Amino acid sequence: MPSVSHRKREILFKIVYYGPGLGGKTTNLEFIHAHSRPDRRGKLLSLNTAHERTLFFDLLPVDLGEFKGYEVRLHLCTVPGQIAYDRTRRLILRGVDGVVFVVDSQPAQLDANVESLENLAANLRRLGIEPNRTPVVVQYNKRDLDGVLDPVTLRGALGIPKNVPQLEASARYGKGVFETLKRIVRECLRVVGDPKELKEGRSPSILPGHRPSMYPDHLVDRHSDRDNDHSVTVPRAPGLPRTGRQ
Ligand SMILES: Nc1nc2c(ncn2[C@@H]2O[C@H](COP(=O)(O)OP(=O)(O)OP(=O)(O)O)[C@@H](O)[C@H]2O)c(=O)[nH]1
Ligand SMILES: [Mg+2]
Repeated sequence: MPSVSHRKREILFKIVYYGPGLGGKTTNLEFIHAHSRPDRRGKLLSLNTAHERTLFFDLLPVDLGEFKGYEVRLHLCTVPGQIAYDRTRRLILRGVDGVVFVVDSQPAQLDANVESLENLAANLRRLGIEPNRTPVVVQYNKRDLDGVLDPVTLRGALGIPKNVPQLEASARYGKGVFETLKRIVRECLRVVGDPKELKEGRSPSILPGHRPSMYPDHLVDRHSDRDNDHSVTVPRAPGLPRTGRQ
């Protein structure tokens, strides 16, 4: 749900990096933090265990610049990927505008990716959010490692439809990190259209039309999928405001 203040001429998006434990969510945020202009970023706030696993969340505020006369601000958050922290994940997902699903491309992590994707759908549903109408970008991470599964195999195994934006990344080396961020912001802005038309305060981030489901059938609203009109034309994504990247 973008939060809009017409007085301040400001739109705030909450973007959540989701995915299996050790997939690279925190690494994405660390790279964005390290390569954003200090005057356009807030503090990277992390609550980690001694072993640097995310215990609660990471939060990074970023100012992007102007979009149609409104300042675009982001709250980038990650969830703890470890299975045990499901309640925390749900808490962090509340009011989400866009999801970056970080896939660990290593073959041994395939089941963990599938499980996390199912967990994302289930948690969105529990919060009353329709997963297939929530802006999402899939990032195939750890491309630098030997023996990783190729993106086509991953896409097939995870059941990601072609029209969901998908990018390759090596977050540890910063490859694909800003590209992923730009893409999810673009997806979020599609929902906005003209910021002047948005109501003051929070409003839900719901994509126009439906896309083919990227989640298991029993976890999404099949009835609304049946009504799916694939001929719906989604308005062209507006130009992206400049990022804070130096
Ligand atoms: N080789 C390689 N390692 C990566 C990459 N991205 C992350 N890593 C490493 O993977 C490990 C886990 O990364 P994190 O960013 O902490 O993973 P996370 O998804 O936040 O994990 P949780 O907080 O436990 O959910 C770290 O040692 C990272 O350096 C990558 O693209 N390539
Ligand atoms: Mg983490």
